[in-house]
Order: sequence, then structure tokens, then C-alpha cells
Amino acid sequence: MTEALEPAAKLDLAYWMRLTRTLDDAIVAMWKQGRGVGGTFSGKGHEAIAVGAGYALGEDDVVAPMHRDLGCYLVRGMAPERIVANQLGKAMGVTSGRDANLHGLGDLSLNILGFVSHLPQSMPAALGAAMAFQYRDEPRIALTFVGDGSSNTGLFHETLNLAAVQKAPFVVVVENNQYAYSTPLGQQMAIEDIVVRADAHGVHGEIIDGNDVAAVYRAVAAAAARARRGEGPSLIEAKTMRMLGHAIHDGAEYVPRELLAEWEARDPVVSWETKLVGEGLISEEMLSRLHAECREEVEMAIEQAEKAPLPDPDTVGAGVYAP
Ligand SMILES: Cc1ncc(C[n+]2csc(CCOP(=O)(O)OP(=O)(O)O)c2C)c(N)n1
Ligand SMILES: [Mg+2]
Repeated sequence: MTEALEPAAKLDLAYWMRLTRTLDDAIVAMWKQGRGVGGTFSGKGHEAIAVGAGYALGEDDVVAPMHRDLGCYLVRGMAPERIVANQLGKAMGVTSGRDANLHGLGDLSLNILGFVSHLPQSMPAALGAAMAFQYRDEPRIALTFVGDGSSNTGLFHETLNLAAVQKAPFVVVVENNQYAYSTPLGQQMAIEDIVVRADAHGVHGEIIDGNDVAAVYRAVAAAAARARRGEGPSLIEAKTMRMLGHAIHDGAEYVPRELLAEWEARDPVVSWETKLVGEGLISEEMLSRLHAECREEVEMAIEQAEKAPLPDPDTVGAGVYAP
């Protein structure tokens, strides 16, 4: 992967981000209509981070996405109908009906580690993958995401420290979306920028605009290249905003409306599309067609998932490890 974006790649990114937004909106709407079973975490506002990071990896690289990274699952090849079916607890869902939200979503055939609900347990799991590649001398890297709130845990620091000492081919993308549940950044930590935690551990660190997909792509592609050259881990702090509540039940009344309006004006999906129109890469007409295609793809996924059967009760013990 090079760090420069060719026109075709720019269009690809527009498609994946629009598909992510369309699917995210649809899942939220379904839950509000009583057509959802489990919890729903929206990644609205996180599309550039999730898609840009996933797109910058090689096929053999491993990724461990989090609960706001719908776009990363999609861009890494997880079919929308399997994601919707998972929300509905259906047998064809990614977890075969064992979980009904983004928790646990993983598919090793796509090199996606299952999301570990206990934050940030995906970090050491991804580091384990990175260290395995290193031991086997394979030119692969592992990337994981972590939230601002989760970056306050001991495990975050322990994982970064070990990754630095081992010079592991490991990339951590911090999704700094200003809030952890209802707690704003200023009440979680006494530092302005989370990236200083990279310095504390001797890891390459940088801050990027998490609403600019090209910036995310460039930073992750460069971090992946460094990791592959044996230059160790990177921590990329992507600044963004969680545009809805923590989960579907949460109206985010505690978030100042002006703050949301400020970030709404920098919507990652819309601003990328506007930029491509400005560059003459896509016309308004092509854009409307792209939107319609994404809506159609999502509608088909929902139809397929809603029709699909629930798991056979006789399989309830399958996949359960009991010595
Ligand atoms: C160990 C642990 N404690 C508490 C929770 C419950 N929980 C789920 S998400 C969340 C907030 C995480 O905030 P942040 O890391 O900033 O991620 P964001 O949700 O903002 O993307 C909490 C406390 C959890 N999943 N794991
Ligand atoms: Mg957060």
C-alpha cells in the first residue's frame, strides 16, 4: 500500500464511508422501530477513522475493531447482511446468533479478531497477533482501535509498553471522540492530547484529523510501513466526535448542542464527497447514484437478514468451551 491516494481509491473510500453511514442509520432506525434485538452502538462520525484505517491495511494484516468501527468490518469484507443478521440474533449472523450487536463480531477468515467487550482487551489480543507475526518472520502487522476513555486503563499502558519493548508490528488508533459514556474528556484525564502517552512509552505518536479519511489513510499506511520495516509500533490519535449517544438508549442530552453543530459541519462522509465533487472526480449525479446504490445494498441486506432463521436451539452448546 502506498500513502498516495489514486482517484480510484478516493472513490472507493467514498463508497465505503457512504455504505457505512447508510447501514449505521438503518440499524439505528430498525432498533427504534422495535426491529432490533440487542444493543446498538452507532459509529456516526467515526466513518473516516474506521474506513480509512481498514483500507490502509494489506489483506494479510490483522485488525481488531471496536464498537464504533462498523466501517472497518465492511471495508475488510464482512457482508452487510451478516452484520444485520447478527443484530437480529439470526443463525447467519457473524456470531451465529450468540450475540446481538457489534460485540464479538470477528471472522478469522477475514483477519478480523472478534471484538472483546471488556475495554480495551482487544489491544493485547491484537498485540499477540503482531508478536506472532514477528516470531514467524511474516511481513504482517496488527492494528487495533481504542477509545479515549479506554486509554485511561492500565491495560492500555501495559500493552503499549510491551509493544514498544518488543518493537512489535503493531498500530493503535485512538478514536478520541471527546466522550466516554457521559464523561467529557476534561473529566477523564488532565492532558490535552492522548498522543503524549505514546512518548511516555517510546512509541511513534501523531495526531490527525479523524474526520479526514485521507489523513487517516496516510497515517495508518505510513505506520504500517514502519511496522513492516521493523521500526516498531505507532499510536495515532484521531480526533473526532461521537455524533449520537453512547448507545441507542442514550439521547446524549449532556453534550452541548453547539459542540455537535461544530462537528456536524465537518461530517466526515459529506466532506469527503464534497471534496471529490470539487476535484471533479465525481459529479452530483454520480453521487446521487452512489447514495441510491448504498441504500439498495442495505435494504437487500436487511431483507435477507429479517427472513433468515433463528439458530437451531439444539446448537446452543456449539462453540462453547467447557473442559
Ligand atoms: C472494562 C470495561 N468497563 C466498562 C465497560 C462499559 N463501557 C462500554 S463502552 C464504555 C465507554 C468507553 O469510552 P471510550 O473508550 O471513550 O469509547 P467510545 O464509546 O467513546 O467510543 C464503557 C465504560 C466495558 N465495556 N469494559
Ligand atoms: Mg470516547
